[in-house]
Amino acid sequence: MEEKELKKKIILDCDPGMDDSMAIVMAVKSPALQVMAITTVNGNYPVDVTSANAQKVLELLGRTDIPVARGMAEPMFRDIPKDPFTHGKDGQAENFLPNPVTPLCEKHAVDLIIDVIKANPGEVYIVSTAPMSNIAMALKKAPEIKGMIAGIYAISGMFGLNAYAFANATGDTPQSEWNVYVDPEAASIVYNSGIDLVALGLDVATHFDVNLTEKDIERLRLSDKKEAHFLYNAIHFVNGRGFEAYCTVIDCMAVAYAIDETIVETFEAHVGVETKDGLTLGNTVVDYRHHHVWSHLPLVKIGKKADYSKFLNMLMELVLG
Ligand SMILES: [Ca+2]
Repeated sequence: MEEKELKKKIILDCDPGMDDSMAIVMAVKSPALQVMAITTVNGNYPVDVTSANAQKVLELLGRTDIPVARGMAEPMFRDIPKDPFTHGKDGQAENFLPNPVTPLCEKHAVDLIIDVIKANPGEVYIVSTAPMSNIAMALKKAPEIKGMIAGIYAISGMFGLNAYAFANATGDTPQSEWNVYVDPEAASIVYNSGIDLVALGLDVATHFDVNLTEKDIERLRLSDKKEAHFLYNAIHFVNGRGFEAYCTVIDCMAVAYAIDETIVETFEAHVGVETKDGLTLGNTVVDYRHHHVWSHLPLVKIGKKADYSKFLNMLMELVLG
């Protein structure tokens, strides 16, 4: 009981997705975190699939005590866009885990977020690895929770800090990141909410140095842990489609940051989310200017540089441990 008190409480809002699945593995297995709930949303796949996939991972880990609540089936105001990147027929890199037998939480994800935050005011961080539809709806439905959320750690946006941010853009406009692109209005609500937001963009989450070594991959293959084989298979799945291993662990960076904030160096800047259709829909526009900065845009903590070897060590330790 006492040990639990020291753990950082999180809600993981996700859309599994192979990398969300690995983010769940890291969060659930980390002794530093207490996962209060997993909430699912439309994103990489429809919400029925992302919900079942979250349950499948918890069943694989033997942690069905953690509630999974199904959330928003579509973005707040927009149609569901088609993901240009595939996570395979099952949304989990074709690992084809067994269908879940545990029931979903009876509450809607938006209500579960509100209830967990209200029951633990000031203590719960939201780790967001998906479009922000659930979080934005929770803020609309119960604005009083704004001051009760300890912070949000999100895989969100791209900030032009290096070439990876642009070259690995995941949205369906040239410079957008998928989570923001899918529901830009939701992202805008969350960015403008006044809640402490750490946005880990593609600049750090899809950096080339995130790639696992051949030796790491061999350790996954030889492990007796199912979650290690899941990651091993996912790496082969993406490699077979011309993508690199980093694709399998993008969302893990937000969980790693929740576990140890020294993993990513951040800086504060004013950021706006583009919600108008066209070339830049879903872009996270940073005002880097020394003069005439648009200070009315919200201040966000942006991931600048990660300690990639520390990240990979943490990932491997949690997956294999
Ligand atoms: Ca995701």
